[in-house]
Amino acid sequence: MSALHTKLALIAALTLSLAAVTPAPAQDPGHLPNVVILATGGTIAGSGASSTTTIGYTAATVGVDALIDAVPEIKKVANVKGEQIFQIASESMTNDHWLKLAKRVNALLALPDVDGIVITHGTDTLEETAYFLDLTVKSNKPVVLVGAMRPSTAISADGPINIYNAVLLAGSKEAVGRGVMIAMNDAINAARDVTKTNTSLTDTFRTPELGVLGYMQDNAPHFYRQSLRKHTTESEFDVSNLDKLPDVDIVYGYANINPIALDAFVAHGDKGIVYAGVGDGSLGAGIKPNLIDARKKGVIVVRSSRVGNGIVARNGEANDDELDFVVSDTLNPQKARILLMLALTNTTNTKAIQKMFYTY
Ligand code: DAS
Repeated sequence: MSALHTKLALIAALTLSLAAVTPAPAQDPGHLPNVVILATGGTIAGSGASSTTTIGYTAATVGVDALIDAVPEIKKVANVKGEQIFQIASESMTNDHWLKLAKRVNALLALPDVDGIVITHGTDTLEETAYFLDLTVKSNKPVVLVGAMRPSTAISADGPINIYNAVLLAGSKEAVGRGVMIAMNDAINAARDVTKTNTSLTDTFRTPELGVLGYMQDNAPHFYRQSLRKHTTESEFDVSNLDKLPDVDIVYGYANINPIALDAFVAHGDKGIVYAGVGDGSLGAGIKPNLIDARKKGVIVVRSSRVGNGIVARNGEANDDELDFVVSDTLNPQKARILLMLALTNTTNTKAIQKMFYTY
């Protein structure tokens, strides 16, 4: 290569590298959206013994201010404030945590100077918290949940870029009115349909058949579809005066099932049971009589499926009309439990509850 070509190549390389480090132009803070980050814990706030520790780390150790400070670019796209509402690994999330979180989110979104909320969260129950909020947030302002699959101390931790994208999304006008969303791994998913599909990969959150809502790319959301089900401001559920949710538990279906767990839940006084049936919510001979008995004792029974995709059809694998059971439609068992708990705060009428499963 001639000396001139070498020089030109060097100038080109230097120009590209300068462009890469040139910070985005700082905007007038008065024109940036105001986003509150509520931190609850999880891997995104986790720390490991070394930069190569990606399992066996400790979740929920890094505080919200440190999470924000680790991504200075956030302050160029939004005015952010952080609140440490909990500091737990999300496998320990409870109904009480959900009620406190929903009340805090609604209080913040009622403030005129709050444009959106990001909730940093463990990934294990992130989809459940997201759906609970999808049904209980009383605002059309964006609420975005975000987590990470690698702790903050790991090489190529995914938390920082996930938080950056979540703040961008929560502060964007395009996100208004779309319900609660999850922004991770550059994808935008709906709270109702997203689920964790892999124990360790960074692209674990997927909506297997119905698909993503869109993508985060080049510092902006790009939407391609939206959920057709009701959420947030269209939801009939109000938790503002609730201090407890009804006991609803899930019974997992499998060959040679032992009904003892179901019987114990009923004896405990559960108000509802979600049966994660095999196939299309099928009821094997080992569990069907016990579910019928539970219904006779006033427990609301929802037939769901362990399969993870597809419709659990009413009067398909069981005569729901005759048994007075409810079907979960396409909600997975853990989300069907959430909708059933909220439904039971309003009614025990199975026709009304079935309508809710076709509405949300
Ligand atoms: N234990 C997991 C949790 O807190 C860690 C994570 O993936 O965030 O959900």
